[in-house]
Amino acid sequence: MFKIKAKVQRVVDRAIKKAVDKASADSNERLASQHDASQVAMEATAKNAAELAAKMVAARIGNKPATTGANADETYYPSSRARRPIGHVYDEFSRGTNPFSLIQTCGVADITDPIEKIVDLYNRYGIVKIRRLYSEEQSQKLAKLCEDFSGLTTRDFNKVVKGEKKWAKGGAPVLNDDRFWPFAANKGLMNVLHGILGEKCFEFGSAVAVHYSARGLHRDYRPLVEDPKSDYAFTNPKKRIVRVLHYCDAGGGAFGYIPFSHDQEKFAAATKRVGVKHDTAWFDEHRETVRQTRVTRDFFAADNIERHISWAYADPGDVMVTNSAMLHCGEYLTGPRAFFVSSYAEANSDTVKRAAAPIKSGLGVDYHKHMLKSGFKGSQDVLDFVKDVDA
Ligand SMILES: O=C(O)CCC(=O)C(=O)O
Repeated sequence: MFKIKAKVQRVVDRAIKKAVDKASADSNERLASQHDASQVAMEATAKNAAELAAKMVAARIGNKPATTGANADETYYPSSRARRPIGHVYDEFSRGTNPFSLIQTCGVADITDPIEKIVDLYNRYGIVKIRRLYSEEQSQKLAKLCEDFSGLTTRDFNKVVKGEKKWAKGGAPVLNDDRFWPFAANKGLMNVLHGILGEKCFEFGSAVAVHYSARGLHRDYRPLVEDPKSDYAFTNPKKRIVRVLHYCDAGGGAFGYIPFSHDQEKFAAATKRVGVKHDTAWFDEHRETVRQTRVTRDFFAADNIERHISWAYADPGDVMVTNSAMLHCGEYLTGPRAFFVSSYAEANSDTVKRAAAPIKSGLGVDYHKHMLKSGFKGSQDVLDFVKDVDA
């Protein structure tokens, strides 16, 4: 067993060394003809080393399963998942493999910061983490509400992972349970949203998820943000939908995103700076690529996309305020996790009817009355719309 392990280790070490040597030689060659020498060298080394080493290792131990784990009966496949037996390779690949780490891609603020600063960070990056919007007690209360709403407790984690229980109950929590209202209507949050969207904004979509993490990169409200003719299109955004995500379980959560993918022009400028040659469509293939790994067990293509994902970590009480057009995903699910998400937009002909559609009870109407009273003036348009439909 030790001999096999040592042999694999030697193959891997040789592959990495060869790849890094080749990457350095390539980058030296390119350096001579480039203006921004240090930037190019960093990118070339990181990109080429990772891609070459991954290809070489995949070719050696790649598409065939390799039995290198502590238990010789176990079958392992090359992957950057936690199941990868050769942690050494993972560590080597991880270093400097995300070109986006060369630039700032996410705003970080505290709820006590001036609203203008938070709004400016959001406008710049399309994602801003606001620390301490909620106290520990408020966050725990929300976690408990998520448990109540989903019918799942922390102890159900294994059952959900095994597929014995479903990870969430459908339906908008705010339209079904008024205990969620203070979280959607939080005053500090509203001030930030007014700065981003204007006073005529309103909440138009909420969800709870427990022991769930979105595996594939995706955008939210796709019919709006992926329609080139829409004002919300990532290809030429004029308006935006703002999502507020709170990982309220004790462990918090990590939010993965492809920087600037909510705005094609900003994405083009950022990728030029860091030397990424792929367009947003390549990242958008991630869901299909991941689906294929389940059949082929070849993780190279998925790993290659995933090394570009940037991660923003949130503690309970922090919220991630993000643009719904940004490609995003959740972390690998390794333990209990819960989140509440609410979305906000300006009230207009695109958004109001979408928000009104799921209002099926008096509680939904009361929710918008409550939101209106709290200062979300766009809720008036929703109430008017619902009244007209009922008339
Ligand atoms: O799983 C996560 O953390 C991300 C959640 C997400 O993708 C979503 O709410 O659309």
